[in-house]
Formats: sequence, structure tokens, C-alpha cells
Amino acid sequence: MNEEQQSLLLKSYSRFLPTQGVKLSYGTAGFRADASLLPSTLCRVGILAALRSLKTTSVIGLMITASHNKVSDNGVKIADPSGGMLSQHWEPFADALANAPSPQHLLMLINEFVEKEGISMDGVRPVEVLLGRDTRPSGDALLHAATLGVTSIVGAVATDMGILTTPQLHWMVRARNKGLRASEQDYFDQLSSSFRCLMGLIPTEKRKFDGMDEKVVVDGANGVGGVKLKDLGKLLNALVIEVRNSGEDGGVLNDGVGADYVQKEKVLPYSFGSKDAGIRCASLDGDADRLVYFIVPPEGSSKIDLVDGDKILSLFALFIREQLSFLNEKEDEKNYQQARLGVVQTAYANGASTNYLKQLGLEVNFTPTGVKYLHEKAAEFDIGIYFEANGHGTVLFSESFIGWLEARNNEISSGSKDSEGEKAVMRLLAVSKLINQAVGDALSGLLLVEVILQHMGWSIHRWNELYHDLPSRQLKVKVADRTAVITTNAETVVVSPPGLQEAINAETAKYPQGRCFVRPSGTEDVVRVYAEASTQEAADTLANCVAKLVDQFLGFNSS
Ligand code: G16
Repeated sequence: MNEEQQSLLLKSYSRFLPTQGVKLSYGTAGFRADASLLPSTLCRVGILAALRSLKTTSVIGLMITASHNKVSDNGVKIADPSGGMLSQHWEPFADALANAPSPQHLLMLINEFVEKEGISMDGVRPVEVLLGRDTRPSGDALLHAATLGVTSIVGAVATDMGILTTPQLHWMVRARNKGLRASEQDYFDQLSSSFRCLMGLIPTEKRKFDGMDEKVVVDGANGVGGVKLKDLGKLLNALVIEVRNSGEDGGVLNDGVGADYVQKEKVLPYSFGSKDAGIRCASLDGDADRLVYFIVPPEGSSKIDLVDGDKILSLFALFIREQLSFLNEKEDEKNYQQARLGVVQTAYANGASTNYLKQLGLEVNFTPTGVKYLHEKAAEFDIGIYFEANGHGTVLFSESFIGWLEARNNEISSGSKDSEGEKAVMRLLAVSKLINQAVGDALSGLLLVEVILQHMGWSIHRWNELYHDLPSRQLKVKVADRTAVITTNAETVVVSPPGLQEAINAETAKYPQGRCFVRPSGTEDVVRVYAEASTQEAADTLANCVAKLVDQFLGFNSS
């Protein structure tokens, strides 16, 4: 590293000093903490993003958001050249860099890492990092810190893309690296044109059907997603989107609103009530990478019928399976193609959803929580659908399958478009453009749900009846040190502290259809408890008993 480079790094170190006594770790989706603790972290993540850009000779993304966390928190997610999450083998470096206690330490870490990775810091290669932020008030200051970090690598350019949803930024990074147009307008154009294409392929007899409302009412979590959805909605026909909790009327981000609240608490978000009974409702999270639907019950109850990520996955799987079945009809030779379809879930997936997917004959895979794991697994298939129950997920198409669809679609464009095989080709290609290939995206997910419901001729009630969820309960437990919980088998088994898993097993065995696991959150300072059983009362009791066990083993008074 030359002198100019060293002095730039030292300058940025001294500009944003780390908070004494605070150790941050790269969690489920990057760093997350109270915003006041983060300027030095953002500056260092800026350095890391620029180094990643140097290493990959590609554009990298840096998104300033704390997603579903409270408004006073903030955080950062990093988008790799593919638009997916930062490669996991860089996470330890991110941890070390964020916690480097002195300027010498910072320089030493960078020197060692750069050498290990074979990164040449000659200042002649183009380095660009796209920066986005959500609507949090701390976003501006943290953007400044991140920009300083990026530009403390000689020759690096930090491009401010403005206030965006997380999936928009990931989409832009992917598009830029593919040499495609990558503005927000391009994103909206791609989503709206593929939506129109899919709507146009719906048989006319299915266009009007029982119980289907043209309107979907969406809770925007008082975050960035609501306003963006309004903009997108203006480009759509045949669908009316009413956005509430857009944050424009002073509501607080994620406070009694948003997908995380709706999914975990299973209650109505603010501004929804009995007037909405029976209507199709949906909720986005704070940075619009999660989506859940819900049905408002008749008057007198704040409880909802939740149509969660598992049901979205099931709906997508049904539709894609149907299209693939058209391609498997041997007599339609030109459109004959066998593609491997796989689905990916986590331990939070309701047991009833997994049974349902298996009954459909689908290959169901499990990974730990975190889209970085699910995404990686789903990418092994020609079409991989992944969803967390919390509504984070997407549908991935392999390059080779897209290549086949495109080639076949070009032939079809100049010929007939009558057979179901031909329509399946056009539909699948449009789905691959509509649904975000980089990361889970509530906006594109919502449009795909809406199109499929219309294609099936289904109301939200019909969709919700695909299977009946087993009653479940999720709780959070504050403990002295959540990192003391170590799990295995896709987070279903605790290996440390010793004895905790045995105690959970003994408790779970008391309940018919009981299932329970605990894991440390990677976004909040809590241990999460998930319990499932044959009745709601049993699921609640099981969750509460296991929460007490966690407290006994790990609470502030445990020895
Ligand atoms: C992030 C991750 C998700 C994960 C969620 C909760 O979502 O992207 O994959 O499910 O955190 O993680 P944990 O249970 O470890 O706190 P988001 O929407 O908050 O960025």
C-alpha cells in the first residue's frame, strides 16, 4: 500500500472513531445497531465495499437500512456483483474491520487481507460502489460516513442512488454488472412491463371471477416501500393498489405497522380495521424486502388470518409447477423441456406448509435463517423458489434455463402463440423478469402474487385455504449474551449451552404435533423461540415454557 493510500485510510479512521466498549458483529444480513453507534462501522464497510469492487472488478452495493428494526436503529447490507448478499467468506474480514481498535490495526488488517485475496491497490482499476438508504433520519449522516469510507480507497467512486428499497439497490447492482440500464425508472419499467405481459396471457374466461377484488390494500410500514409502490402502481393497469402507512402522514417506521409486526404478532397494523374485512391486504417491511398478506376478520377482533411467506411460496410453486407441466408434454416437441424445480425453507416454515409442498411432489430443502443461505441453495436448481415464513423470498432462474426460454421465445414471437407450451414459455420468461433475481423483493413479489391469483381465478380466501397452518407462537427472550447459543441442523438443534436442547425436547414431547427451536437473532439482541403444536393454547404454552428455559440457561441471573 503506498503512502497516499495509507494516509487516506488513516484520515478516515480518525474522522469516525469507534465507540469504546462496543463490539459489533456481521449478523444475518449485515451490521445492525443503534444508529448513534454506527458511523465508524459505515465508514469501514465503505472501505470493504470498495475493496470488494477492486477484487471482483465489478460494481458493489451498500444499502443503509435496519429493515424491520425500530426507527432509532440503522445498519448496512452489502450487495455483491450478482446483486446477492456479500460472499460469506468476506464476513470475518467485515467483522474484524468493523472492530479494529486502532489505526495501526486497521492498516494491518487491510494489508493482510489485500495480500491474501490478491487485490492490487494500484489505483488504476475502476472501483464503484452504489449507495442507497431507506427513510430513517440517521440515513444521511451514515451515507456521509460510508462515502468517506469508499473514497478512502484511491480511485474509488461512491455513487449516491438516493432513497431506495433494499431490493431496488440490489437489482441496480445486478443490472449494472450485466451492462444493463439500472435506474429506478428502468426497475419500474421492467416490473410493470412483465406484469402487463403476464396479465395479457391470462385466459379471458378467468379475468372476472368470484370474490376477486381489483384492489389490494397495502401497509407500507411507514417506510420506503409504500411511496415506491405508489409510483409503481401508476404504471399498472388492471390492478388498483391502495397504500396506507406510507410514512407521508407522520407515522413512525415499523411502529405497530409492517410485515414483521403483522407476521409475528398476527394482529392488524395501524389504520386497518373492520372496514377492510374480507379485502385482500398486504404488508411490507421497513425496507420492502419482505411481504405478507392478511385477511381482516369480521368486526370485533384485531387478530388476522395471516397469509405468510410459506403461502406465497406455495402459490408460486403451484403456478410454476403448472407451467413446467406444459413444457413436459412430449407431443408439444418444440416446447419440450425438463427443468428441475426446488423449494427452500427454514425451520420457521409452518409444518403444514412443508407437508403441502411435499405432497405436491416438490423437493423441499432447509437452510439456516438468512436469505444469504436460502438464495445459495435455491440457485442450485433450474428454478429455485425460496421463502422465509416472514415473507422474505424470491424465485431464481438458472442462466441456462433463461437462455432456453429466451431462444424459444424468439422463435415463438414470429410464429403462433396458441399452445399451452408456448404460453408457458412466455409466462416463465416474464416471471423471471418480474421477480427480482437478486434478492427477495416485496414489490415484485406483490405483483407476482396478484398476477397468479388472477391467473388461477382465486380470491385471497381460496388461496389461504391451500392448507391450514399449525398453530404457532414466536417469542423473543433478552439474555446476557445471545452468542452463547450455538445451533446445528439448520438451527433446529442447540449444541450449546449443554443441556438446553434436552430440556427443550422434554418440554416439546408433552404436546401433540409439538415442534420447538431456539436460535440467536442476527438482527436484534435477543434469542428467538419458535413453537408449533396442535392448538394455539398448546403452542403458546410450549413457547412460554421454552422461553423460561432459555432464561434459566442464559438469562441475566444464570450462572
Ligand atoms: C433479515 C434477513 C432475513 C431474516 C431476518 C431476521 O431480514 O434478511 O433473512 O429472516 O433478518 O433475522 P434474525 O431472526 O436473525 O433476526 P430483514 O428484513 O430484517 O433485513
